[in-house]
Amino acid sequence: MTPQISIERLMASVHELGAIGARDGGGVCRLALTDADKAGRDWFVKSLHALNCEVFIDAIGNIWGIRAGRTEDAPVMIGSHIDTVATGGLYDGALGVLAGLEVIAALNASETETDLPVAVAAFTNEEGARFAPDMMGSGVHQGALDLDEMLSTRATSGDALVGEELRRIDYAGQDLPITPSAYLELHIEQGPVLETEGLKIGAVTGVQGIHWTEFTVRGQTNHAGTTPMSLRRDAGQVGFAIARLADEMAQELGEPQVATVGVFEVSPCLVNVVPDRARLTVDMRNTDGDILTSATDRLLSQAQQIAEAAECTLDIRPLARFAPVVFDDALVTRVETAAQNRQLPVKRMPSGAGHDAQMFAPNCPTAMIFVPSNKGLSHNINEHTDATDIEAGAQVLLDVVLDLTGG
Ligand code: HGY
Ligand code: MN
Ligand code: MN
Ligand code: MN
Repeated sequence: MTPQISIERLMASVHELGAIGARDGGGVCRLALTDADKAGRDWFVKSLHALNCEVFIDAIGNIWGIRAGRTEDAPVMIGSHIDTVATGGLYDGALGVLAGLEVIAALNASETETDLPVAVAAFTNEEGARFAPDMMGSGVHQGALDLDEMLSTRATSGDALVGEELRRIDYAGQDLPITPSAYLELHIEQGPVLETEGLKIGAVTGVQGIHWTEFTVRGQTNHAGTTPMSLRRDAGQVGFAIARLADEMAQELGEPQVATVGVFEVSPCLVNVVPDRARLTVDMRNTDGDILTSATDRLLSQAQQIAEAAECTLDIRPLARFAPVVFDDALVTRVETAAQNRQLPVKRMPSGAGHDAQMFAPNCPTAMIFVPSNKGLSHNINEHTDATDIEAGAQVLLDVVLDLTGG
């Protein structure tokens, strides 16, 4: 019997997991290592056991289950993440993990044996929203990030430490990381391309470079009415100038360069007090690593000059530095061919978002499958992908897995 994706079963799991961390007013909030994340993890482990997978948890809380194959060779791994940003939707990350569970369910239901084992994984803290950098769990799993350094990482706003939170939610495991024979990730595009061009599948060719930096400016509080502009040490104005500079650089460089000031705090945050402290983050990305690096270098040096001119001090903390990644061309072609064999309009395209897949690309053949995002929305409670598009993406995933595992 040929294994078949059951879209009913898959959509039921989307809504079941989506109910965990559901926000009043819609959307999902399962910030990494919070109780909602723990509840999602517990649900995932239970689902893996129900599918007769052997379950593994490593020292940074990555979870993976393995369905046995005829051989004991390295599995084909399907992975993504179940943590979300605070304004998350039902699909970012979760869809990739759930589609992996659905592939296993389809193999079990049809009693399909595969030569290679099949693994499904959920990686810790892919979003990086609470603890930077993003792709933290997969980065440690694949050797791109140092375990001890990540365990001692403090929340970008607050006092929680990764290692302590992992112990608190009881997901500090002992299992050793594995390098799969191939890594596949199904993910929503999170952008407008597929929908705008009337396409159904993205055969993702790689991930653009990502640089996150935190700037903390310190000046001097003073009276808003009596202090002449020339005598101020206004940390707020320095922060605004750095934010404006990042935006101007992105406009100047043009696409694909993007820049986002996602965090901007001033204190004491009072109407009549010159701020003595500003903290902001700048997320800059580009498919060209050299352009991205020179943009970051320029931003940091000009930020120092702006702070000095205002007699403020500036602390700069790199939060993420990931170079662009290219996926395995042969595996990308398998994705493209599987879509074409199903008459699904498909396009090879880079990813603007970071993904766990980028951590596997240096170590094993890696590729991603995109499905369309309605109105290109993501990191937004109205994130949506139609069930028919989800079914198409999951079927392409199953086809490639069968192709790779000899199922
Ligand atoms: O930031 C990103 O691109 C991903 O959502 N972590
Ligand atoms: Mn994601
Ligand atoms: Mn995301
Ligand atoms: Mn991802």
